[in-house]
Amino acid sequence: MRTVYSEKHKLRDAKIEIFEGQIVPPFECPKRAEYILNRIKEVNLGEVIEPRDYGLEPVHAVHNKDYVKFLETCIKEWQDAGYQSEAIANCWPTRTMNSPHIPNHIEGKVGYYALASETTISVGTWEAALASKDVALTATDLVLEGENVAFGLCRPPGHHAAADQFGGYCFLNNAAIAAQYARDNGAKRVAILDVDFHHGNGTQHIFYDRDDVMFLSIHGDPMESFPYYLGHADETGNAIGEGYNVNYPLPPKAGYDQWSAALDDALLKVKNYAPDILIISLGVDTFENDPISFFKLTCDDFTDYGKRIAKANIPTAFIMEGGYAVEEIGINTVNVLQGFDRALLH
Ligand code: Q9C
Ligand code: ZN
Repeated sequence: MRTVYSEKHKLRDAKIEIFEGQIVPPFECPKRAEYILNRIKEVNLGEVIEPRDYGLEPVHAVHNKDYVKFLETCIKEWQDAGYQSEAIANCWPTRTMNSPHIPNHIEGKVGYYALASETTISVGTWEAALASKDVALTATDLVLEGENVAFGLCRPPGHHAAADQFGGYCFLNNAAIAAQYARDNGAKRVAILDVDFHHGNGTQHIFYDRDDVMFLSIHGDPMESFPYYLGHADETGNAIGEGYNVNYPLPPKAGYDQWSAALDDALLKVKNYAPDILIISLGVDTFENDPISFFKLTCDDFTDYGKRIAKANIPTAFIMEGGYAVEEIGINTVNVLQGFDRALLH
């Protein structure tokens, strides 16, 4: 299969993350994409191509205009306020502060648009996020144009980003932007299957009231894991969207038996929905040695589930999300893609 990749991901190179009460180097780092790209070349997965430029129209179809503007201007406003380091949230409109006013001051704005504090906005973050959504859109377009499958090597990731919130290493929701783009370009129904370790809260929220984009997610139980406040099994969609949101929260130490049973159930629901395109939010932080997650998948499990996804026999765009065991991220990601390709041959 073809891979879409842009060097511009390197512009997202933040220096700090808040983790377990400490300031650490970010887990979501440029090396991640380099390892994946190297592995793709090592095994000759297929051609690697540059993204096309889609501009902001497909972004505005998913994200609020004021939020997009905020992402674009945030770091300059932060620096203009005299702050030296990266923009980071330290206050929020919480349950008891529900005013509709968005502050003028950048400190208030960052808190308004942030859903978590671990993720900073650094110089270059906006440019990298723009390239990342172009990577997702180009991969999706290849599939809409008739390819069976394509891989968007997105970085930064997207699935935690909501219509007007960033966090969890995400700024623009690449998979959601791609899904909406598919809807606007001929696809009647789109399914998004999120196999990242973390719940795709942003994607769920964006499509929660809709029946034309089905969202399914297999993830660490939010009672025990980030993003904590969304991703429960009783979140099934709202109004016309009722029944089109499906969550599979799994407990700590869940292995492939449990995980693949959830996957099989999800793929059955996807088949019944009969979408024109399947978008996989592909995070490989389900790996047993991932430093921030608690599932127990092995390298071979990734190959196996790539095959299972292929057997659903739906045109598929893989969109890269998380995975933080950097040494193995290339092997695990490419195992999924090779598993998919091999099942297509048989
Ligand atoms: N104790 C993605 O995989 N912090 N984002 C987790 C764990 C945030 C993950 C803290 C993790 C965000 C795209
Ligand atoms: Zn994740």
